[in-house]
Amino acid sequence: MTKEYQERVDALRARHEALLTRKNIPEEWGNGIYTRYQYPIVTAEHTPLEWRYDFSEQDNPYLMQRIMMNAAFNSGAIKMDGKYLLVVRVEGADRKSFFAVAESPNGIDHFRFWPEPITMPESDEPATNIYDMRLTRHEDGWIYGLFCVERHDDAHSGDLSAATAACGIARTRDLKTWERLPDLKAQCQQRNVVLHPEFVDGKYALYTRPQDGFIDAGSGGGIGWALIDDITHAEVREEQIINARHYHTIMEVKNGEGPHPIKTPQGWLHLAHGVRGCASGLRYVLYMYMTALDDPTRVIAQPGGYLLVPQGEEYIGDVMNVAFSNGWIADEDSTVYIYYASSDTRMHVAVSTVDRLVDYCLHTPEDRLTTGASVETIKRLIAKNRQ
Ligand code: M1P
Repeated sequence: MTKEYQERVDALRARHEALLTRKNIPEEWGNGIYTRYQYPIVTAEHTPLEWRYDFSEQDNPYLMQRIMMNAAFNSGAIKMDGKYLLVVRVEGADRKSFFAVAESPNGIDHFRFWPEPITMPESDEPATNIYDMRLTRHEDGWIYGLFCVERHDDAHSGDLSAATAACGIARTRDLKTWERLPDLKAQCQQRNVVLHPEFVDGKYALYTRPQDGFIDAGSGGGIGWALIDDITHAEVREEQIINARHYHTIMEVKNGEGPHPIKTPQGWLHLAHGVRGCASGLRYVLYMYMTALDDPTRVIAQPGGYLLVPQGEEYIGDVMNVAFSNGWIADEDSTVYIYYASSDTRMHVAVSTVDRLVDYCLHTPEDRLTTGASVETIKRLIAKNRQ
């Protein structure tokens, strides 16, 4: 290798290392519910240089990126052996998403990808694209990854953008070797399917999101719930809607469960996304709700409005105005790391605690669905503050 080429490689590596080891900085003024951080935690630029560059001077004299990465977003999360691990949805310049693990010692910075992406075995019907993994350490001892499997909709062969969404299921012990199980069988298309961590009535339990088409949640109604007899041949036989959508709310158009809920003494804490339409397109925000410990289908708290929306440059990206989460980690000390993606482009973290999130859920006024009711709610607070 020539001296000049070596110097360019060294400069590239130094720049990459500086990004990977950059300390994240908490934002000083927040909303009291969580703390946001100044820098994204994982971006396309965090992917290893070996995935993108051919470092042979002979074969790549211009030191070009031979494979470009477009985005690193919608990540599942889990803590394992003291490390904070994200199963990141990495998207190449060719628009194909794949899964890759990024590891951090503290959950807020120093995220570094494992050397190779995950090779996810195919099910009987190979997929065109896979994305948005929800990780669940289930009480059966396995770690499950449920994700969206996208295929061309051959019923509309003339339309190259026609697609179908199904739920892929795989399990692992170490996030390295994965056993692929058959895709979830359902009456309709499904995205944002999440495995509940415990058996319910001796069965596996899924949060579902029935949808009329690939994009359109339509008559699906909201976040569903289904009990599954056999996870190795999972089939939705009956589905009930447990978190419904409403007119003129943050989830008028669609909603979907985020990561699996966190168990607390007061109930199950849920994180989800809600979607509404506006003149500039769809707006995706995060919201929370709580369900009863003895019945995860019974909503016991539904704070009104959103928990978190894109802020500043988070608005900008491949799909603008999107906050999306499919991963969070509740630590041993009750710190909660909420991992969210902005605008289908990059990953961020917001940090809270179990107590704060429970307090938020139990004491934030509900959305009572009209302007009149909202004004009454505000005036009640003003009156209380005058006492
Ligand atoms: O582009 C925003 C999000 O759109 C989809 O979510 P939903 O099914 O709720 O509309 C998903 O494709 C998700 O990956 C994406 O972030």
